[in-house]
Amino acid sequence: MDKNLEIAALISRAEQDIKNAASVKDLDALRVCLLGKKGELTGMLRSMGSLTPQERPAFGQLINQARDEIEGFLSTREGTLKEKELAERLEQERIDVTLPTQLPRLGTPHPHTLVLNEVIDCFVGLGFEVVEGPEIELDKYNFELLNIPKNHPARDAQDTFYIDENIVLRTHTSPVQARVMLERKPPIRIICPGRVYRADEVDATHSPVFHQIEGLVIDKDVTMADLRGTLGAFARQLYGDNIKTRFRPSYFPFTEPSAEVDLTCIVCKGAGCRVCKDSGWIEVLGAGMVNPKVLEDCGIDSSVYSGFAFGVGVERITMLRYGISDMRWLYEGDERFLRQFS
Ligand code: 2NM
Repeated sequence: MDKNLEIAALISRAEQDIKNAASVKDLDALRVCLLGKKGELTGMLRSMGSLTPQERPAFGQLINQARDEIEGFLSTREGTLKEKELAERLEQERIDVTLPTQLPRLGTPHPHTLVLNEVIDCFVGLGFEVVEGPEIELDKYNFELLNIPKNHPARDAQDTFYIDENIVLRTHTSPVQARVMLERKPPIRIICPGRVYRADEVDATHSPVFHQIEGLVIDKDVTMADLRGTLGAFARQLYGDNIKTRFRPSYFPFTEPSAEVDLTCIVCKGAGCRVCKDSGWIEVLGAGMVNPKVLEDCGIDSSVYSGFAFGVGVERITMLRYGISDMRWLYEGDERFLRQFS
């Protein structure tokens, strides 16, 4: 066959094959077959030996033109295929941002937090305001203004963490109330939740760091009946409508008269059980009418105003509420314990 025709046929077949190549990979294989060292065009170049010297330059030129032409086809097709393959990959690898994922495990509120919030909600509903104050406190606010004189047993170094002669870790949240009485005029209706400190050994019912909520109401004509009504509402809100309160005479330096307040045993509903030692009652609060001496020392005229105050240990009500028998569970941060309150 005429060499020129052979080249023309190769070009047209190459054009067709290149157009039909389905992928960049196929195209690379075609390039090797057509233009590679052992490819068809190179084969034709080798066959030049059978031509006369006069024919060779024109033939060489033809081969070069054919190579240029085929390379043109290849690069055009390669551009098209690469674009197509990219589009396909983008389509396939598209990320569905709406797919569900493995959620991180969330913590749960501490039982303490749950009870604290409930107590706060109850008193806020009764018109109380939440006030907080310092945990490192002056002797003056923690003791002196609350009618706890220098030689009172409650100040004993065994109970109180002293920082120096005048500074203590507060042993109750009453100093917050002393500060409020000094700063404001009645009517005062506040609750003071917070951390308090006493030099106690750790056991099932004691910890050197624990939590208290104390309440204080001061106004004209505030009586013990108001105290009973308030604590009754609190007990019902926290433990249910059938819960009753019982006041027993007691003594605190900052209240006169003073009372220990019992609630119907929430375990046996008053029938008698191990938790209430068969009495049907459990002691939960301390309370009383604010001692007129405390009112006067805090700048409130005790001939015009009277008030009541109460204090409750948060650990104790949390333990009763959830049937926790050992206080240490509340501080250990054991996830198996904490998870139960979600
Ligand atoms: C209690 C029991 C009885 C109390 C008294 C005061 C203040 F500041 F008004 F004097 N605050 N809290 C009080 C009274 C606290 O805790 C068992």
